[in-house]
Amino acid sequence: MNLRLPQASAHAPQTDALILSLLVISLAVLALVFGLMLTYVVRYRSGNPLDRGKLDDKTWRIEIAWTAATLAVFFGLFLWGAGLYVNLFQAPPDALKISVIGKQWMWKVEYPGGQREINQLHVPVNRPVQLVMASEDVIHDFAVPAFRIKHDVLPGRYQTEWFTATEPGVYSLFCTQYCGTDHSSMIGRVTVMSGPDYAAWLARNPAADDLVAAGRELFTRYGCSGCHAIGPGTAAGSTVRAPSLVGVYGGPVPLSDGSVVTADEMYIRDSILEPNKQIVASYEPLMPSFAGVVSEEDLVRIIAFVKSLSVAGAQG
Ligand code: HEC
Ligand SMILES: [Cu+2]
Repeated sequence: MNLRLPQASAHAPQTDALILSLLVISLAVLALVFGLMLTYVVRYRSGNPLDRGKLDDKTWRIEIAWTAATLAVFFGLFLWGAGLYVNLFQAPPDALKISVIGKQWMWKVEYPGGQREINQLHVPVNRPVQLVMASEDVIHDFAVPAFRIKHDVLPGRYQTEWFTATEPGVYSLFCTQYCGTDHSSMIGRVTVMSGPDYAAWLARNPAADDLVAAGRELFTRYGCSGCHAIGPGTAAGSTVRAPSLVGVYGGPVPLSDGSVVTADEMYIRDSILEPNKQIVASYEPLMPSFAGVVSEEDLVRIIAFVKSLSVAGAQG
């Protein structure tokens, strides 16, 4: 068994130096305190003929020096640790963003180019990578010990963590928040590759518009296409009058209450999960809610698809 964990990220040696210093300083304090205790216990044991005369001039200097020195040392350690901690939450702006979705009991990874993996993460070496994480059910925690990173992954909101891998290789990843029966199988591998290898790996995987293509398929599978037209005209055979989604994204939408909203990602997300919250003007509230039907992951794809309709609309 390898007791020494590899230091495979830029944060790893920094974190290790901090922990090691904390250990060494704590051991030094422990040795000093217990060393003095033992010395005096032995020296002043009962029966040892020693002068135990009165201590007449008590000095505060040692007390103050000792307390101040400890305070300075441990406060220094605190500042050092706090600096590192804050840095762990500030990804550089050029970081490569990869989406990670945790669910009982697997990690689903999605790359900007639309590539998808389960329990596998591929990253280039020496490049900052930011993980944008969400959970579909309970609290999970994404941890890569070799990178010295871990962060809780919560349902209903995005969490991030970042790292720069420094050594090509394969490392273990774990869910470190007990999340149910198969928590122990919620593990996987992180593969760190050189720049050219990474580019080749990306090229071997599905093309860039994959997210949109998957969204298009889901649009039919969930029955959206039965009501919504995605081309000119209305959806064929539909008995419900529904707005065409071409060109919706980014534009103003007049609502039945007289207000006008801008169709951003959040609006489209709400339209799918809570269709009765905002009704499009001159339409009936006939769209069923897809909350609990469409997963977080599929939502990302459907929204990507609806956004792409907007691009086509602008061009045509
Ligand atoms: C039973 C027919 C029906 C189905 C199925 C349906 N919708 Fe709708 N949808 C409507 C109607 C009617 C409206 C307009 C009234 C409203 O805002 O609720 C609407 C509104 C919308 C809007 C807002 C459009 C705008 O112009 O602002 C979006 C986005 C949307 N639907 C997406 C979807 C998606 C994605 C699906 C599939 C997951 C879907 N709809 C399934 C009938 C439907
Ligand atoms: Cu988990």
